[in-house]
Amino acid sequence: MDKKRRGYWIPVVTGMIRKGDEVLLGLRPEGHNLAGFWEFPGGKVEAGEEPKDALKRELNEELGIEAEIGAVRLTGTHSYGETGILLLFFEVPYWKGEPKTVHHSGLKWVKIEDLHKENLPEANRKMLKDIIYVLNNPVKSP
Ligand code: DGT
Repeated sequence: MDKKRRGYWIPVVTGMIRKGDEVLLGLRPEGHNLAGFWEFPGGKVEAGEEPKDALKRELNEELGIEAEIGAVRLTGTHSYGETGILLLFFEVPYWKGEPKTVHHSGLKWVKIEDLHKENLPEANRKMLKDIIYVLNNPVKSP
């Protein structure tokens, strides 16, 4: 394997924020790649940052909430040609505050059974069965 390819996979952390049988999605804003797609709130892990800390920061910056980050429930990869993302899906068992559209163009609570109808990034769509399974089976402890 070519060592120069190290660093290709960018870690991206996302939160599974549930309310009953619904999950929170955010509309990626204009000016960002994948604008118009509905994502699980989160973003890239910065250099030297712990993934859980990165998600706590992103959820605070993007939604204005103070979240407790639980266990990683799912991982996936997706290649965008020049780079690839390593997606980590975390439980978000508790949070303080009501999510606000600080960063996204919109937020919505979607029934887990209706997720397939949403305009999701291909990175998520291709693992949607696993995402739905995990959403339907929350765990409380890390
Ligand atoms: P920045 O500072 O503009 O690079 O943005 P960050 O750090 O807020 O990160 P972001 O959200 O632009 O990067 C996440 C990448 O992962 C982006 O290429 C979209 C992709 N992605 C695919 N599925 C998801 C998802 O469910 N949630 C998030 N947040 N990103 C996803």
